[in-house]
Formats: sequence, structure tokens, C-alpha cells
Amino acid sequence: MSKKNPPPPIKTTPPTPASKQPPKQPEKKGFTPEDYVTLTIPLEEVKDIKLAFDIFDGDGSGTIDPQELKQSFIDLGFGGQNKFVYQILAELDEDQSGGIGFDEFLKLATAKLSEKDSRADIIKVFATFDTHKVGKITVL
Ligand SMILES: [Ca+2]
Repeated sequence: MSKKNPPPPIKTTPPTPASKQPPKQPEKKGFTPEDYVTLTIPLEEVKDIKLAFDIFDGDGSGTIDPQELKQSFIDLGFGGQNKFVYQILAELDEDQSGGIGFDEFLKLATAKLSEKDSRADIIKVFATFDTHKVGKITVL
């Protein structure tokens, strides 16, 4: 009677608390920002660029198609520059898939200001996202 058997720990799986918050920015399972970090692209920048990408990628398909790009520019007040949209697409869509994947988007967003004026213009557009210089993009 001296030996007490402690009751076995009852394993209860706590119910996963369901998030009540609507997923404003659903994170794709496949996306790992670390995968895109390079010597010249810090993690923070990858995350920021992903935020911008998600804004453009309205349906969350993982690619920005011409209509989404166009709509995003209209939303941003660049509606009269449709030509610019297709200029960006032509520049970005290296594999001619008809849409911009994140890797292509990242390449553009982090491109050094090169001899191509269009790149400089595009960088300026991205800068407009961060008008308050807070380092992040406000999602309405
Ligand atoms: Ca899409």
C-alpha cells in the first residue's frame, strides 16, 4: 500500500482556438520568405514585397495576371497608364506565362536601378505604396 501509482497523464488535445479574425492576408502554405532571402535582399524586404504582391494578386492564385495588375493600378490611381501595365508585364513575365509569379515580382522589386528607365519608373511606383515611410504597406 506504499506504492502509489500516479494517475497517467490524461492526454487531451486542446481544441485549436479558431481565429475569429477574418484572414485579411491569407498566407499561402507554400510561401517561405526565408527561401527568397539573399545577400542583397533581407528577410524584411522579402516580407514587404510579399505584402505588395498579395495586394496585386487579388484572387490569391500566386500569380498576378494582367487584369489584376491593371485593377491594382486603377485602385492606386494609375488608371490612365494602362500601357505601363503591359510594359511591366512584358518586362516581368519572362516565361510568357501570362502572369507574374512571386519570383518574377521579387526580381523586379529588387532590381537595381539599371540602364532601363522602365525599372526606375517601376521602383517609383512601389515607393508609392510606402508613402508614410513606415516600412510597411497599409492594406485597406
Ligand atoms: Ca492571381
